[in-house]
Amino acid sequence: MLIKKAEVITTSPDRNFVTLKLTTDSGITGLGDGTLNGRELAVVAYLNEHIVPLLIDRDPQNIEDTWQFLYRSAYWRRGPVTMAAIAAVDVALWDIKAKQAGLPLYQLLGGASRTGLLAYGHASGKDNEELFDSIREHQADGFRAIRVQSGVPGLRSIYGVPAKPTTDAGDGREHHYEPAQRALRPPEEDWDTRSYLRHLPTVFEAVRNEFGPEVPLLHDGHHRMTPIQAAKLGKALEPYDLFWLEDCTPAENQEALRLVRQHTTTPLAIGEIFNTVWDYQLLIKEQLIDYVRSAITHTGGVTQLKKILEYAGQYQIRSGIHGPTDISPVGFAAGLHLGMAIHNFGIQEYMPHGAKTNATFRQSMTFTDGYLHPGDNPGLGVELDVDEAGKYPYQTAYLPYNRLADGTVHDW
Ligand code: CS2
Ligand code: MG
Repeated sequence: MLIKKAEVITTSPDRNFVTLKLTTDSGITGLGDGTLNGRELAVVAYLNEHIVPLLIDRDPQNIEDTWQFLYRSAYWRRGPVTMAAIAAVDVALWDIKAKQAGLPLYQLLGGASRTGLLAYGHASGKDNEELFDSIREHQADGFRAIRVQSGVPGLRSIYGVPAKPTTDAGDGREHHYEPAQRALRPPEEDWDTRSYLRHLPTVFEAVRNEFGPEVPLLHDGHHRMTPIQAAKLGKALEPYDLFWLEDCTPAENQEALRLVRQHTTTPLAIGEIFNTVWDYQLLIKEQLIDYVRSAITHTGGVTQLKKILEYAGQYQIRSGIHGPTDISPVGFAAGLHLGMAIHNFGIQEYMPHGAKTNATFRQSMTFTDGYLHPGDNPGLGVELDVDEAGKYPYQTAYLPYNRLADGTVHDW
């Protein structure tokens, strides 16, 4: 079997997506997600200019060899663009291999280790009243675990809390927000860590009082605190028994988490912006995190994320695969298949895609009573309607960035 065609398809139904479609001489096709939010066209160019020519007439069955070839022959390794491009190829090859075997991908990855994947949904509100409504909506939708993001008095806009709902999921209801905004420049937001640190514990106290001690609650610090501020927040949230506190501090310097760990037992999740196992090495071997947050799309595909999670499993660290709307239905499905097969599954993020996206990418995954399942169709269980995709040309969009009161640029 040989790869005969490799197409890089960009589409923007509810937001921008980059999809690699491989077609073999036996007519089997495979899809891979290369969507890098706010930098999509860099991956498109990397694929079109540097990788697609290398795939034609290549045997799609040698997935590990192709992975190593793309990683090592590039000479310039790692990084978000390279690893998203490699991920797109890797996932498309796994899709082909599973279709060739006539099996859902998770069967090739070792079969089912569970009947379904506990998912968490994104509840948010500019104040507690709005937040409580959002939590109730998500519980009504079947979510058993809830991520809580709240407005902070004095801040105009903040990550995770939509100024206005943006995506229509086709169920007549407006769903949560899409961080990347269609604009020619990144929107500027304001931030103040001290007012956030004062406010957030009061939010979790109110949520626990209202919804009780059982419901698993998660929060995303979105890389905004210094290590000691993260330690302070982790400690202040301990009474509210969080499932995890995510991205509490930028982790380029992995040692920073030692200080956080010294001061709090709140479980820590990190990794959605990581690209290789090396970004995790110290965090895993020193037990400085409890959940690996990578998405398959940003970590070089199924082949590498499987290895990272196997390494993490030796330290009883679990998966918390990244699943916002900027992971396309293709990348999302690949994460579900891996989540079904691994032993050390923790939880799966689930931010439903919009109606146009769901019409463009037909999916066999299900969400039932709080649990996700990839379905049992051969391969990933996702088909891209190329004609539908053609209706929505790429649109420039940027993620916001932050400035402090004195004008200093800050992590968003
Ligand atoms: C977030 C993401 O879902 C999350 O945990 O951190 O929504 C993140 O902001 C986006 O993926 C950025 O593209
Ligand atoms: Mg996050």
